[in-house]
Amino acid sequence: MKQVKFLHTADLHLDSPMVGLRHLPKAIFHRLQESTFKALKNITDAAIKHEVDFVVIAGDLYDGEDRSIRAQAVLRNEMKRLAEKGIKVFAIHGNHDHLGGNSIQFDFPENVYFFKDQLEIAAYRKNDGTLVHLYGFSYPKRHVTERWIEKYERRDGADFHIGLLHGHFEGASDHGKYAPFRLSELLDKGYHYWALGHIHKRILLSQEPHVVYPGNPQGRNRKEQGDKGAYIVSLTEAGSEITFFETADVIWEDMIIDGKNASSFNEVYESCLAAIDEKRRKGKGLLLSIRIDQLNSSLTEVKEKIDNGELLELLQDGEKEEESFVWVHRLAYTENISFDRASLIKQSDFYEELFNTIETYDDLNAALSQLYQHSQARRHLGELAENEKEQLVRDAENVLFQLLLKN
Ligand SMILES: [Mn+2]
Repeated sequence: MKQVKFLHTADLHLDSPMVGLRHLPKAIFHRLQESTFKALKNITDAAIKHEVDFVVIAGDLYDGEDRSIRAQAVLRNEMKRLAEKGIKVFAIHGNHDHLGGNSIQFDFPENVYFFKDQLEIAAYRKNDGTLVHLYGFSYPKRHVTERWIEKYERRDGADFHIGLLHGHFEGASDHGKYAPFRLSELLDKGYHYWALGHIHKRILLSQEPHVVYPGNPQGRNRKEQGDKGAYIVSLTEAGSEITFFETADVIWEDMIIDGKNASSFNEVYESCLAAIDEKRRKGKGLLLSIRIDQLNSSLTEVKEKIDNGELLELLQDGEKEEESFVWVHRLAYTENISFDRASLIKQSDFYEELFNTIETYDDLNAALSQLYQHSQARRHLGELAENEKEQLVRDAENVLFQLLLKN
């Protein structure tokens, strides 16, 4: 049976300057600055380990149109490592590393093919004769808003067809985005795989055939959260299989700690420490944002020590020297204000009326209907039991009073 195996990555953003993060400790900032290179090395290692036939890079190899010398030098070195193993590379340039920029151009080894600024078809032939057609183009300039998808066509004669596209997946109403496309337009081409880039989030748009945004291999800020990586793809005549693997050296994460039952500074501190230990991952750095939820509002001292940064400092203690660091870069809390019905009712008729309205509330089904009519949500929701419905109303009451009494 004919088959081909390749690695799909995109949005490496090599030598990304990590804007706005200089306040981090030097060692951690340095680690971040190196992280896009480390991710690239992890990608090359994986390509070699899995003995892929070729690597596909779907745009934004570099972070800026000036393509730093170092980024090009490191990329060339890694490409040479692949060349030594006989692994080819097919790459397109995206909006960040478009062809219109002024940059010193490095020569790359012969195993690497960069698509030009018009739609091209590249051919890859395996030793056993299996033939692959790869389709793609590089951004001639930064702002490419034309519908390039219309230029893609399938040229018959190959066993497998792979599309490379750096572009924006269109929702119902957006426009003016880079090289936009609709899923149906991709599927209509009759390719076996679509290697997408541009969105820095892992998204599987379709499974048959696979249409994939791998996301970027290294998060560059708090918005680019969680595990980051790339895909090993194996295409056979029977279908395709994809496997995700991690590449990021430093991971961004947000977490919420339940502060409802904490009654002292020590308890809050301990639960933060436990959370940090649970998150620690061998060999990787973690940049963690913690929110302590529903902290009892009477814990004045705890709130003070969060507000003035003392608790944060305690949590950061000793971390910047760790290889597997967990650096809490943000610590916040929400309060749980305790309220007493009887005294509130005494205060004003408004509260009495509000409590009565909540007590006699019987419109829960209507309130939840939007959720239950949502096609995705419905699949994961069961029928609510009576006590669950009551709990929902009590929770809603609590949220309402937290907001009312906050000020
Ligand atoms: Mn990008």
